[in-house]
Amino acid sequence: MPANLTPQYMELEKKLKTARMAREKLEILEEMLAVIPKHKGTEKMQAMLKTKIAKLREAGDKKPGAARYVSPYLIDRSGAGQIVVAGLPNSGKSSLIKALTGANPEIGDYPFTTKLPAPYMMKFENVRIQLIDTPPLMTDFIDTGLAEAVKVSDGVLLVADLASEDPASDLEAVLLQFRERKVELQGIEQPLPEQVPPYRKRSLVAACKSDAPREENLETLRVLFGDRLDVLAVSPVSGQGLEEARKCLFRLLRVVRVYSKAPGKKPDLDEPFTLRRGSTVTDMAQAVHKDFAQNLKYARIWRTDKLQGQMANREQVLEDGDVIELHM
Ligand SMILES: Nc1nc2c(ncn2[C@@H]2O[C@H](COP(=O)(O)OP(=O)(O)OP(=O)(O)O)[C@@H](O)[C@H]2O)c(=O)[nH]1
Ligand SMILES: [Mg+2]
Repeated sequence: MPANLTPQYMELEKKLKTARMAREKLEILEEMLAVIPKHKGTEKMQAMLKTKIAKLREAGDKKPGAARYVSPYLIDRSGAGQIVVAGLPNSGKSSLIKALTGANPEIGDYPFTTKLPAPYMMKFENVRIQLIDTPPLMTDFIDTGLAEAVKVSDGVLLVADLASEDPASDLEAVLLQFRERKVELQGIEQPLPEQVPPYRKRSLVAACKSDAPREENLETLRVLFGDRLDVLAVSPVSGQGLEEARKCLFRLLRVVRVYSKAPGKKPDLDEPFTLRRGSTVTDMAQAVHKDFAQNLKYARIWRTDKLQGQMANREQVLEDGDVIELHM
């Protein structure tokens, strides 16, 4: 099965079979959804997990007297990856999303402007990345839904406010809020350990309002957090850092873009398949169509000037920019 399931996932699957209580099942399923490799080959499994989770939650909510509740944070993923944008009130989350996506989330010069999470699409080169705008968390409070959304996301865009009095203490408090929900945020280049919990997520710290910073705030953030997090100065107002932010978020996702090509035709370079780094020809075949994965006879591969249509075996690991011709 080309889903590349990890031993950790298999372990959870086993645990699920012996779980008896709905609550316990729900927790295991949520953990499975958090750790399942996110690529085309597992999309159906992800959808199945989400359905099971939704059903269990619904059943739990049907207790007499309890109002039915579906978390607004459960947003279907789309594009090459899902990134949750989080931060304190008024830090500039929605402004940054507006600048990165061209969409129009509500923005206000007062706290708690954003009342509900909402998805937006950011384009980076030829891929689309989903950004989830969220209501603010606080230095002493984080919504369970937000923490859960981060657990099943591909990463976090953490917005810090350079115009605030003490963004370093703010950031420390925000990290602590996540930690208390078993979520650890780490730099975009650091490898993710397989063990959960804690749920480790790659995170870019956008030090926002760089056009109107308080003296030394940026430097302090870099000195205090630079060893474990990537801190990037951005400003939706001046435009500083926006292109770099898009680039970092793409890097954070750890995907490669692979193009499918029909024999005798040119590949469509506007429509890459985005696969997890380390994916193989088999994963690509699965992403194109499950029949390809089952009946693949051989594949040919083009890679800049290094490979020019050579035969590739099923286990060949793909690189960003590869062009693949699949033969059944
Ligand atoms: N000077 C300056 N102001 C900014 C910048 N980005 C955002 N702002 C202002 O900061 C205020 C808050 O912006 P929002 O984008 O609504 O902040 P938010 O984090 O989404 O706020 P909540 O939804 O309340 O959590 C608004 O008045 C924005 O105009 C920036 O780069 N520079
Ligand atoms: Mg907002």
